[in-house]
Order: sequence, then C-alpha cells, then structure tokens
Amino acid sequence: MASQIPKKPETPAAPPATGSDDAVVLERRTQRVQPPQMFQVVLLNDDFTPMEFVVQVIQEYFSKDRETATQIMLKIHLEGKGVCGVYSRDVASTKVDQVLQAARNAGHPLQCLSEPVE
Ligand code: TYC
Repeated sequence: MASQIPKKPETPAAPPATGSDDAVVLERRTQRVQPPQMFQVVLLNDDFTPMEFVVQVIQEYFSKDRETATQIMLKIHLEGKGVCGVYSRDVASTKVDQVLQAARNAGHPLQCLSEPVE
C-alpha cells in the first residue's frame, strides 16, 4: 500500500481587492498634456562671415526687419552668439538647414544650431 503524502494545508483565498461590500474605488486623475518643447535657433560669431550677409540671413529666414536683424547681428558679433527665433523642433531644424545651406552656397563659415529652450 502506497504511503500517503500529507496534503498541504489549504490557504484560504485572498479577500477581493475591492475591500468589503465589493465596493469599487474609482481614482480621479487629471490628465495634463505638456506643451511641446520649443527650440531656439542660434547663430554663432566667426571672424569671416560679412556682417551684411548675417543681417540679410536674419531678415530672410527669421522674418526680422533690418533694424532688429542688425541689432541681433551686433549682439552675436560682440557676445559670440545670439538667438534669432524660437520654433517647434521641426521648424527650428529646417531653419538651421536653410541658414547653413545659404552660408555654404555663399562660401561663408557661418554656424547655426538649435537648442531646447529651458
Ligand atoms: N564677426 C563677423 C565680422 O566681423 C560678423 C559676424 C556676425 C559673423 C555674426 C557671424 O553670426 C555672425 N565680419
């Protein structure tokens, strides 16, 4: 006759997670959508790109009037860099490409980049 293996004592089933009375708790969560990250397009100073070319680039690609474009160019010239505009990621990236292409076509070393706004 085979020896009987003692059965494990049955553990009682866990009580329902909803607590007593089968109550269902609905949690209210407010969904908050963050505004999209914005990117500033920055021009860098160099010793070779003519001031007039930089002013024209700022006017054409960043829709600034001549006065504002000149002020931005002078700020870059004096401080090393300057913000020309703030855009969504894709628009900023396109602006960088356009400025770099225009500079290369004209034979100037002008540098342009985009970076997230704090
Ligand atoms: N420093 C340049 C010069 O003296 C002018 C310049 C300004 C170049 C802004 C680049 O992003 C620039 N000709």
